[in-house]
Amino acid sequence: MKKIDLKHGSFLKEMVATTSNLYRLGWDERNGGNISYLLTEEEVRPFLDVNHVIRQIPMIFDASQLIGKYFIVTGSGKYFKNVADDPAANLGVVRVANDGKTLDLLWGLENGAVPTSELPSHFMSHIARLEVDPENRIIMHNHASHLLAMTFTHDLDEKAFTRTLWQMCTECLVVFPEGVSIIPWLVPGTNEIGEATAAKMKETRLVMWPQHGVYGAGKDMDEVFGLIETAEKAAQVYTYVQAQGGVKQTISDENLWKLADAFGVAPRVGYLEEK
Ligand code: 2HA
Ligand code: ZN
Repeated sequence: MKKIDLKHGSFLKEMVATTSNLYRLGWDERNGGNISYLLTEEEVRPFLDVNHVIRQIPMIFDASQLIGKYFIVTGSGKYFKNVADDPAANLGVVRVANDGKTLDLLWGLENGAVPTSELPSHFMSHIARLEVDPENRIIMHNHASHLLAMTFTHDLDEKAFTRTLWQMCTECLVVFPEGVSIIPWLVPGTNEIGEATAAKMKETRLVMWPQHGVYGAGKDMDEVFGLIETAEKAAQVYTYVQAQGGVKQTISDENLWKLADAFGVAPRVGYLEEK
């Protein structure tokens, strides 16, 4: 059966639009940032012969829980700036092979490119999120500027960090009622940082990497982008507030409870003073 050109695929268009947006926001300088997007075989089949493996790519960790699953991923060392001009050189469609330790390349990653160096953190996070949310499809990492800056100036206590973000914009509690997690500083690209990130992903869709950036998870591109965007906006407001001389008044816990009730969300237990 004749295949449709992948450039018409909605998941490819989403990857191009999102990487371009992220570049313009200044959160993905040079080769900073990476995205992995879980696809169904039905989504891939109109465009690609799933039996035609272009090459196999070894992985440094065991992804047995993802065997047979398809992803579109950003490439290692690739610049988000360049994705729109040449998607096939900068992105790839891969499937986790039956040994759980190899990827079948089905499209893209031209000229010997390989998936993002943060693949351990991405795949371990997908596994963790799927355990708590079977609809989760996207893991996104970027260097959101104000969130990153906050990891230098704010306490890295998860409750304190979350409360500050909740207080900076009324929307935040509604968008991420489970709060934000924080891992220790770790070397990027390693299994160790992948394991630490994934452990936190079981509880929150946002995980801070101090002095580096942020990880987000979601069911679709709008959810994950909106999540990071909302936290980043709160961090930006925090930056202005600090520059203006600090907090004089903020949203009380009583009002945060009213907000949670009005929007039907459950704030992370213990993060607000009891009613
Ligand atoms: O891919 O952002 O964390 C470049 C990075 C590594
Ligand atoms: Zn990074």
